[in-house]
Amino acid sequence: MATREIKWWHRASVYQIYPLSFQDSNGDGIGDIPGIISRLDHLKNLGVDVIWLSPVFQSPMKDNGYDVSDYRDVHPWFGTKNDLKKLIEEVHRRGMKIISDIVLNHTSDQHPWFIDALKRVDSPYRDYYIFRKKINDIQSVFSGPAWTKVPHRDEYYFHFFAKEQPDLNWQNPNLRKELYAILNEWLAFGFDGFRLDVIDLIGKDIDKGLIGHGPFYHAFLKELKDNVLKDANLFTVGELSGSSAEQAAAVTGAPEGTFSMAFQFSHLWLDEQLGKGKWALKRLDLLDLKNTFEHLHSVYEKQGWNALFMGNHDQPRPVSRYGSKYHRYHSQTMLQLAFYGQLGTPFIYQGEEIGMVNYPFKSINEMKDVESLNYYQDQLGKQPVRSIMQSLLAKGRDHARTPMQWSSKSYAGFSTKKPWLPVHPQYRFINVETDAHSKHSIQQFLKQFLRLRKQHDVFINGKLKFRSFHPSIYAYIRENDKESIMIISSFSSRKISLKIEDIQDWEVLLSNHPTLTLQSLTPIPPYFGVMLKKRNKHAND
Ligand code: TEU
Ligand code: CA
Repeated sequence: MATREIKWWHRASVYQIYPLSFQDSNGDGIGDIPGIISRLDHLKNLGVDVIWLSPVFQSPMKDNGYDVSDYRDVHPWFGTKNDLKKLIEEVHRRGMKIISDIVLNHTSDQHPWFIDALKRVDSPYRDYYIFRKKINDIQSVFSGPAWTKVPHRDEYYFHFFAKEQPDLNWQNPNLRKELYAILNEWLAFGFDGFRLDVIDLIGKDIDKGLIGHGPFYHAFLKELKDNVLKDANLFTVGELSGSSAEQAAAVTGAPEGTFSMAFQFSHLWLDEQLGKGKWALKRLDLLDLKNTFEHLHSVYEKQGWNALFMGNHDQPRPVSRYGSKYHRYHSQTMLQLAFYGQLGTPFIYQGEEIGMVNYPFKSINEMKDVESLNYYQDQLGKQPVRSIMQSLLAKGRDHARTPMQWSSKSYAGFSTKKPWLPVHPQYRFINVETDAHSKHSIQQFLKQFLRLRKQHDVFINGKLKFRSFHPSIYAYIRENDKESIMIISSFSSRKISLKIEDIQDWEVLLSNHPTLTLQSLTPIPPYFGVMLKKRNKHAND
C-alpha cells in the first residue's frame, strides 16, 4: 500500500455535469454548452479538477443522450462542435480537465449503422449488431425482454437497455476499429479522457447468456488500451455496473490496468432486496455499508483505484437516500466526509454541492425517464400503483435530472423558460447563491474538504480501519507512517448519547458543528460529521 505511486488523479476531484439540466443559455428550457461555459467559475471555485460531461452527441434522446445516433457530432440542443471546442478551451484555461462520456456498448436505433442493418440483409453493418433467429429469455435493464423482433423479418435484435438502444457486436473487428477511430478523434479534439458507459458489458457472449464481464472482455480492453488509451496521463473512468470489487480493481490503476479508476456498484445494491433489482426496496443497514467498503478497501489496497460516488444522473439524491431533507446541511456534509474520505477519487454530481433533494413527484405523468416509464407500464396490474410509485419515488432517475438550482430567480436561474423537467419547488431555499451566503454553506464545506484531502496524502496511501462506536455511526481512521486522520459520521436523525473515548489526542480539521469541541461532544447531534487529526504523532521522532 505504502508503495502506491501517487498520480495526479489520486488527489483530484471530479464534478459530473448532466448537460440537459445544468444551465440553459438561450431560453429554450434545455441546458446547453454555452450555459456550461458561463458556470465554469463556480466549479473552479469549488476546487474541481476534472469535469465529466454526460453525452452531448447527436441522439433521439430516448435515454437522454445515452442513445447515440452520431458519435462525431453535437446535438443541436447543446450547441455546436465549435461551442464544445470553446468549452474545452475554457476549462483548460482555468487549469481544469474535461472528459467525455462515451457509450460504446450500444447505439441508438436511429444510428445510420442500425438503420442500414435493418434495411438490407446484405448490409455490412448487420454484423455490427446482434441479430438472432433463436433467442433466450434475457431481460432488459429497462423492463421487458432484451430481444425485439425486426419488423417483417423472422429475427430479433438484442438490446440490454431500451429497445431503441441496440447492443453493438464487439466481436466484429471492423466495428472495434471504427469505435477506436472515434475515440481518437475526440482525444485529438481536446478531451482529456473518457467516462466509459457500461464498459464491462462489451465482452458478452449472448448465446451463453453471459453479459457482464464476459469471456471477451479482457481481450477487448487490452485492444482498447493499445489503440486508444495508451497515453499514461489520460483520465479514464470505467462504469462497471456488473463487476465485483475484485473485477473492478483488476482493470483499474492505469498504466497497469486499462482505466485510471472505475465506478463499482456494490454500495448501490445495499438498499435493494438481494437479487431482485433496484425497485425492490429495502432499508439500508449501515453495517452493510461498512462491510462493503471494508471489502472494497481490502481489494483496492492490493491493486487498482476506486471512484468514490454517492450519486449521479442515475441515482436518487444522496440527502434523500442516506440522510434527511430536514437536516440538509448536516446530512449532505456528513455524507461527504463518510464517502469521500475513503480510498478513491471523489466524484460530485451536480447539485450535491448544495444538498439538492429528491423531487416530490405526484404521479407518473410528471416523470420522463424511459426506465421509470417502462417499469410503470410493465408493473401495471402486477402490483398496486401505490407500490409502483413508492419504488419510483425512492429510486427513479428523474430526481437527479431536475434543473440545477442556481438562484432564487424564476426557474432557479436555470432558464428563462419552463424547463424540460420541472424545477424543484424548494429552489428558493436550495440554490447556489443562497447556499454561498449561508452560515451553513454546503459548498463551502465541500470546498474545505476537497482542499484538506489534497493536502493529506494519507487519503491516498493510508490504510483504512473502521471503528465501531455505535450502529448509526460510520467511522474510520486513515493512517500512514506520517499521520492519522479519523472521520466520524452519524447517519442518525436523532441525538446519540454516547461518549467517544480516547479522542483527547485528536484535533478537529473540519466539522459540520464547528462550535462543538471534542469535550462537548455528548450527545452526538443528528448527522454530525467531523474530520480529526491525531496530534503530534511524531513528537518523539
Ligand atoms: O447506466 C448503466 C446502469 O447499469 C445503471 O445504473 C442504469 O442506468 C440503471 O439506472 C439501472 O437501473 C449507464 C448510464 O449511466 C445510464 O444513464 C444509461 O441509461 C445506461 O448506461 C445505458 O446507456
Ligand atoms: Ca438551451
